[in-house]
Amino acid sequence: MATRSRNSASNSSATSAGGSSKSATESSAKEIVKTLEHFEAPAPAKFAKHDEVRAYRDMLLIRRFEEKAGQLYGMGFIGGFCHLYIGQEAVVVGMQMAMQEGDEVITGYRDHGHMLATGMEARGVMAELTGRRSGYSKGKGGSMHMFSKEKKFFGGHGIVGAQVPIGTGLAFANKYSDNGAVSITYFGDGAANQGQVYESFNMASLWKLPVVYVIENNRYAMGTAVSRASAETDFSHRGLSFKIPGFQVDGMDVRAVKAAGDLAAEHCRSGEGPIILEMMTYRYRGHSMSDPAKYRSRDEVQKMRSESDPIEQVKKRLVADHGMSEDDVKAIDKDVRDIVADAADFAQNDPEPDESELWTDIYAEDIPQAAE
Ligand SMILES: Cc1ncc(C[n+]2csc(CCOP(=O)(O)OP(=O)(O)O)c2C)c(N)n1
Ligand SMILES: [Mg+2]
Repeated sequence: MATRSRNSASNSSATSAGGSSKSATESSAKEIVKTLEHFEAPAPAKFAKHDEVRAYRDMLLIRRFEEKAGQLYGMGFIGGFCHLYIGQEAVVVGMQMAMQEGDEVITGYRDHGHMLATGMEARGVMAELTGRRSGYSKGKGGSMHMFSKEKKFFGGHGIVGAQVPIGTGLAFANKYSDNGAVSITYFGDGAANQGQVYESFNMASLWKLPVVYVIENNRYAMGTAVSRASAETDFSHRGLSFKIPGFQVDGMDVRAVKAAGDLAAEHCRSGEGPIILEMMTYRYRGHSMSDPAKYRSRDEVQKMRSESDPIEQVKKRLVADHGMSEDDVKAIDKDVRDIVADAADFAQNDPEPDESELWTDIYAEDIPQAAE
């Protein structure tokens, strides 16, 4: 069961009387670690049949969408960078199931799954990938730069780690306006080594901002394995210096993610400040569409797919524990395929943006005309 201390780590004895400053620091550090040790991953959430169906459908939509995006990329309909989320679906879907109306999401460039999970339309996301005018950024942003004010999705950021200070700022705004909303700020194991992440941690903890930092540890940053790039490979401990608690979560089990998300959101909403969830996950495809992924073996990928696939886990439970027949499951599969086929069709036939759009959505109001 989940256990956590309700005592703020910031109440520890950094200023305790007596002793040298060295021993005060040591005792402070020990107390922080002791407090943080009370945070451990809760047991996976208990899912009723409708939860399992929702999780299955939402994860499958992401999987099928990404497979189609990969195909369209191969056919030349999508240009530029394109990072697929296949394998990591349980992370966003489980977190979304733990969120409330008004909560916000921000992430990096591997963002299609996050957008679909927030309820953004498959048509609009796919049309953005193909650079068409009905895309979420009117066809001008592409895979890495999409937003939805309505769904509270704040992008879509191509600069590694750049979303972390912005997500922290969202949390600042929520606290300032006392609206009870939480900012879910996603970033990768590679991004976790960025300096701006720690500046954000410091401010978030100091001001007790309601932000859940979700570190998606998919074991690689481009072609670099975590063990080759990170001095501390347990990312859930990365907040220790800032008194931010955290724990590791089985990011391939949507029920484990949901339980962790519930705990983290409650922590934030009760005014205790930020928390880190390290999601242990895996991407099946290369870093981007142009990565042949030679830095890992086929066996490694195959093992994850066959033993830990997040969608297969739910599918098995739907049949074994919830009395669904293979045909019932296939009916969901068909619905999902239809949504994706429709989105792909739409995204290939929607017109490209008008040339005049080159001059909209930019900062400068008066564009100097080129000299005659
Ligand atoms: C500031 C910056 N440095 C380097 C890059 C190039 N780059 C793009 S993705 C990436 C790896 C990030 O890996 P991780 O945070 O683990 O996320 P993942 O791709 O695994 O989801 C790098 C180095 C960049 N986009 N921005
Ligand atoms: Mg990574």
